[in-house]
Amino acid sequence: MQPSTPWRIVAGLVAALAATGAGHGLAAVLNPGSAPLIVIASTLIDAAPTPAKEFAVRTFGTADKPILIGSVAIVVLIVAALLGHIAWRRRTTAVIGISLLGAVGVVAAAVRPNASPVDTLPSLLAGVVGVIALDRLSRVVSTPAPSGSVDPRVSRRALLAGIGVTAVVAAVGHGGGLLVGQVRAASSEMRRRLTLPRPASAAKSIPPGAQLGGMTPFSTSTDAFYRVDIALVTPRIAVEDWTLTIDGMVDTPLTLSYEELLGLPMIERDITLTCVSNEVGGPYVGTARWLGVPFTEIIKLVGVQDDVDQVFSHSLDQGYTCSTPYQAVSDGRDAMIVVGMNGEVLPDKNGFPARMLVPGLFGFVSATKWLDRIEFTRYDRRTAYWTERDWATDAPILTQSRIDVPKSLASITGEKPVLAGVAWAQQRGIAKVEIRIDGGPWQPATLADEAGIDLWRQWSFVYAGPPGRHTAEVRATDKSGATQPEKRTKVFPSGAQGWHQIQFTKE
Ligand SMILES: Nc1nc2c(c(=O)[nH]1)N[C@H]1C(S)=C(S)[C@@H](COP(=O)(O)O)O[C@H]1N2
Ligand SMILES: [Mo]
Repeated sequence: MQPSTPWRIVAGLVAALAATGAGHGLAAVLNPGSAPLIVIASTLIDAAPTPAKEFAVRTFGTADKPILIGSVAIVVLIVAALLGHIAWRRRTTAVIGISLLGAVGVVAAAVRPNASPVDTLPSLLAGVVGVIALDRLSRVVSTPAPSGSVDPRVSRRALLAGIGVTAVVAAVGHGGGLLVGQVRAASSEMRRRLTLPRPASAAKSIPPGAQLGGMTPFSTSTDAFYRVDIALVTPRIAVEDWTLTIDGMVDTPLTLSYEELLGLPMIERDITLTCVSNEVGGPYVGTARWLGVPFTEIIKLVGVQDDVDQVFSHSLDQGYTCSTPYQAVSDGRDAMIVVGMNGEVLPDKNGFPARMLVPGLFGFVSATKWLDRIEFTRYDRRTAYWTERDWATDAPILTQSRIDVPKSLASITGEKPVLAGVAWAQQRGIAKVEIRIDGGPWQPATLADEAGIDLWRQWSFVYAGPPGRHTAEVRATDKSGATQPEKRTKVFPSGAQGWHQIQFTKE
């Protein structure tokens, strides 16, 4: 005697929800990144071949993380539904099945870089809860009633009660986990009320003429700033326990507390940061006002040895590492260890307590968040996270330009309809932007005022052609004289090239 198919499937599903709920609840307290579904997703990211990762970033953008976690959850639920379906006829198989799901989580947690054994506990608990739940539920109606005749109404009530209890476990686990997460987020929000030191060297004010009307904001708000990293759960670092170690091939290694770091002389600069994964015309670029300790100050303090050619930075997040040419942090550009963004303490998502920033280099070779250690070393001694995954070792930001107004397929109207956008070539500066309509001759766009060579530059162009449907293409020339090449390339391994193109209608 077994319940009907829908009941068996529901039993499998609530067992899985109770299991993941217990696991996520425990993880919320121990380490949010160790929640069963999250560790499995993180390990998949690590193991994924580069083309798959590239596809995910390109297709799902910053939604790639929820989509990945959601996919893992769906697979787990489908398997759980199947196990529920067979649980009354093949209890042992079902119970082994659900314990294997837990085991997948335990293994995923154990193989994470920098894994602590504690990280396996949430998946272990999930496995145990899943086994108990499915085992109990699948015994409900198969036990013959003592009288010898099974009363289906009683059995159904017992089954409902079992499912109810399991659902409560699921709700308490998931709900408790969410609550703890919110408390953590709120308490780290409090840190933003910390007062930052004033810079020894303040940012120059941005010329008003750098911002065109009706265009993308020249300065990107912190909320609107793109986010790219491998972290599925935003690290929230307790600053009291945090230190920054600076060592490697130096005369006097140094370990700084947050207070000590804030005590060093600071500079404040507006800098445009760009991601290597930005497609032509893409959104992974933004400009913020950064406050930090210049690398030149750090280099003076520790005494960097002569044959150093690489700055190897370590993150607290999953052992992420990054390589930056020593030349780029010592040649006088505004490379820094950042503690403030847009006048506030660096937010958790952007790398609190400290991150790196090196103008002119893509984020993956310069902008390490949740910074923990800076090691002065050599390229022949250390290999970074993305280098091991075949991305370029040396990756200066490529000259790029983008049409922001109008949006592709939108209309323009009026006497003098305007196309407008941004162009960037950090460290070199933008010399010229040109527009081409329907593949015709290139025509110069009008450049907005320049705010500095480490910042993007806005441009506008008055469309004087006939009404109807048209295409517009843009290309920029940097101050070294190099013009963006036409040939489209992929973002892998060193950034996308090619001209951004849109279609628009002149009414
Ligand atoms: N710890 C850590 N730092 C990181 C990354 C990461 O995955 N982990 N991604 C880098 C990349 S690829 C970019 S483009 C920038 C993005 O910084 P943002 O998220 O503050 O915009 O951070 C860099 N720093
Ligand atoms: Mo990036």
